[in-house]
Amino acid sequence: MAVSDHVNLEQFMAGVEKRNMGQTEFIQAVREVAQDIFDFIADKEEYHEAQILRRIAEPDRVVSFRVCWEDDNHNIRVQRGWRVQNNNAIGPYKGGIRFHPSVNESILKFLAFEQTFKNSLTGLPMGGGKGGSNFNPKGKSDSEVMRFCQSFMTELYRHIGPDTDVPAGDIGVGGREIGYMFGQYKRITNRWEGVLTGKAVEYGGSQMRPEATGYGAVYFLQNMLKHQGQDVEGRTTIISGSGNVATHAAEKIVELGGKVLTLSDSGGFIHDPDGIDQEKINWVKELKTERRGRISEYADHFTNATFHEGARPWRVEAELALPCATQNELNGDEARAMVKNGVIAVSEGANMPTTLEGVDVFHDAHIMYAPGKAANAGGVAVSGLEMSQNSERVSWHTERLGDLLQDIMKDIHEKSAEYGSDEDGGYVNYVKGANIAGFKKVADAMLAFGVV
Ligand code: NDP
Ligand code: 2IT
Repeated sequence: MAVSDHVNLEQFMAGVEKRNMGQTEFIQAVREVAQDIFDFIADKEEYHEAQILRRIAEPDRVVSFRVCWEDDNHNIRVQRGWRVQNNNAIGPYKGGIRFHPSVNESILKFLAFEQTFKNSLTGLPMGGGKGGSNFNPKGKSDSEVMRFCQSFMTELYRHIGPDTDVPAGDIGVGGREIGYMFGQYKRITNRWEGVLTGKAVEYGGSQMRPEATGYGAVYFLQNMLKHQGQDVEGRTTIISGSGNVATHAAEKIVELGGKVLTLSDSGGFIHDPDGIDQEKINWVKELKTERRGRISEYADHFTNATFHEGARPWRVEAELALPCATQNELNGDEARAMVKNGVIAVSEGANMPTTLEGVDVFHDAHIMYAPGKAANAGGVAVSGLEMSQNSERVSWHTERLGDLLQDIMKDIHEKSAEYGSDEDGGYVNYVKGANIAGFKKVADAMLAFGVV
């Protein structure tokens, strides 16, 4: 086929929209990647001929199932569960499980698609997948969560395996849920194997895994700043979320001498002008993982802090920003407010937290902007190292894992900067860089397999 016969970006996207009717998050994620890949492959006939992008944007399979469980009042409850196996060209499917009432097929397809590029960027042999359920863990007792996790795994186990598909945590799935699911997998199969990551260290988990996503997002930020001769020390920072990623990102910012002003949850955000130091971060971790309370309680406990109900932290003046809650939590207006307030760099701990309009605002203003698929890859990278340790049947020391995490984030920064730099080497478009670097490895593997 001659190059001029190829569909253009808009024709390609029209097809994606038609085939995935109403799946707005998935369509958004594909567009963000496709606009860069179309430029990159314009003169690369082999990728066109093999329809590589079209194939990556069509999950290998989507498994959907019923999850039935009994609540503490003996009511029978029915939830929906999914596993989206997007692409396993470079390794077994790998990606988290999300439990949240908003979970649907579109959200999991977008996450599995993004995961494919992210996992490729880590340099480790992992394909892309994602799963989850519309189960709402909020307000549920430990035994309800256990029964749900067991029921979820009773179906999921047949679709996963240490060389097939290796799930991990995401929103609403942390150490407690991984424990219940791993226990059920082991019970059903009678096999102890590294089928999940994010396990506790007592039963095959890796040191540094809980910290890895948040720390990694700050390492990426540090690398971007360094690229421009700057650093984190002394800089004010706004962070959204108050879960695993947000609290560990805050911890690393504080360790590097930055000042964290905000955290949030779905109820609103807290602003602490005194700075959220390590002691306060420990209090938030305990609030969220033990007492399972709301971030509003922070403002009752720490005197100078204020709680802003139903609001997001993006209008608080700061130099650095780390969105660490969820997708589309930072829109165009908020991005404009941040630019006006003098933000210099944004590093995404969450997956696709900035809308397409918000991303354009950051690019137009030449703000250093790291998309989630590059900035939050530290989590899945240490998951990959957890798989290696499980296969070797050894446990590596914290120091070694910490060094590896830093090296991997530095490498992802370098790759993204290489493919994302403009002609004169000035502004780096990290979205473009991450998309191309992530795509290339997967695409070349797919070419090697022929038409499959
Ligand atoms: P947690 O469940 O630990 O925390 C999620 C946080 O985000 C909570 O503060 C939660 O508030 C908030 N949140 C969730 N949904 C919404 C919403 N719809 N609106 C506003 N706030 C919301 O999850 P993680 O910290 O693990 O995940 C956070 C983000 O990071 C997600 O985008 C996830 O995909 C991404 N990520 C996670 C990785 C990991 O290793 N865990 C790896 C890479 C990316 P509330 O308690 O009120 O729900
Ligand atoms: O979005 C993500 O990268 C994760 N939730 C972590 C995936 C993993 O397999 O560790």
